[in-house]
Amino acid sequence: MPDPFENARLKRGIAEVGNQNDPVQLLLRHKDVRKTAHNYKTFKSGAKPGRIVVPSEVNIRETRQIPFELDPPIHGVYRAAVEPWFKRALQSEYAEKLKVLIDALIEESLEKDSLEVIEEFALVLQSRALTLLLNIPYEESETWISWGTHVFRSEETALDGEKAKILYDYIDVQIDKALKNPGEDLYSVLLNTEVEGKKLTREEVKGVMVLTFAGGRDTVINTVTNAVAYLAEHQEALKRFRKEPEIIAKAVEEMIRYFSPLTQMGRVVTEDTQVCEHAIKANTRVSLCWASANRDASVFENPNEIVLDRQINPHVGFGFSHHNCLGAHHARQIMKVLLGTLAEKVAKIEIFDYKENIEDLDEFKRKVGYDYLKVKFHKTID
Ligand code: EMZ
Repeated sequence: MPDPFENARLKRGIAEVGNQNDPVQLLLRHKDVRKTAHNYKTFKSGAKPGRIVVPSEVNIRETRQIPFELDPPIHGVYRAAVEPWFKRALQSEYAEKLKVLIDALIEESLEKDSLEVIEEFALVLQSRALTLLLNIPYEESETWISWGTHVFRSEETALDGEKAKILYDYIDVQIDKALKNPGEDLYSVLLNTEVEGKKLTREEVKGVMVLTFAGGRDTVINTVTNAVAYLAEHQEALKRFRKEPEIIAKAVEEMIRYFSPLTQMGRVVTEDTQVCEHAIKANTRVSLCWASANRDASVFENPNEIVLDRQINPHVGFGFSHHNCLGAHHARQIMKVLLGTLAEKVAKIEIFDYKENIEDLDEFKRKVGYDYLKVKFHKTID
């Protein structure tokens, strides 16, 4: 996966892209990205809902995503309230349940002569795994699978308000159900969560739920699909994971660095300022370009190569500082179990056909994954 930002990163460190009359200055260097992520006073997340996302979502939603679109100190209070739930992904029972689910999906896939990885594998895996994160019945994944890969995006338009409405209406119905019949699921838990002595409002619960659904969807789907494509092209990696399972955790970090499933995340500038000697005006947008920072050669040796056991890997693929990814534990667990199980059951992956998915950011065209990827999984002989 090529790095479209290299030249601009080396020459200027910053680049402007237009977006719905609200242009964004992309910060491209690892150092600037990390520094800016820390400085929440000058570079805020608590702007108009949707504005820190690139492309902007201000025209398709009003709900503030929580804790993502808040700033410290209140951000930390909400984050602390929801974080223990997301850390369940670290428990061994959680990993065991994921293993059962991934085993079954790989077994199913091995029986197919041709497998379209996005629709039949990555989307299915993401949706089934999400039932664990939400702690709801497995069957619910069928509904999410039927939505297709994009929640706020569709094939035709980058931002699809109609599609977003499906998710919003769905979440409303689920919140009503949990209000009537509280259980052990995330909706019920959130409806009972207190922040500063007050229960979360319905709108706040919705804000956490939308983030849980949207933030981990195309990102996880692309990571899974890119990993399958990589393993198809590097058969020796499967063999290596079989022999040295202890490197899998490192390989997961390295894939997150290299694939950078979320290209960037914006901030709104609160005062006239400067980043790497470029003036930035108040009330404009900058973005922390994780994908560029993750290929910064001043930090990563051989940045354009996947080094499966890379020793020092300060990547920002899950973001950085206060806002680092809440779903990262879940995502890492999925990827660890996936790589381990593929190594166990699959000898090689053959690619038949593919179409790359290229994100269009004006002068930068970035491969983020595939529109489709047709493969065959071949069994290991034991
Ligand atoms: C927002 C974002 C969060 C946004 C960590 O990223 O993910 C995007 O895919 C969504 O469109 O609304 O949730």
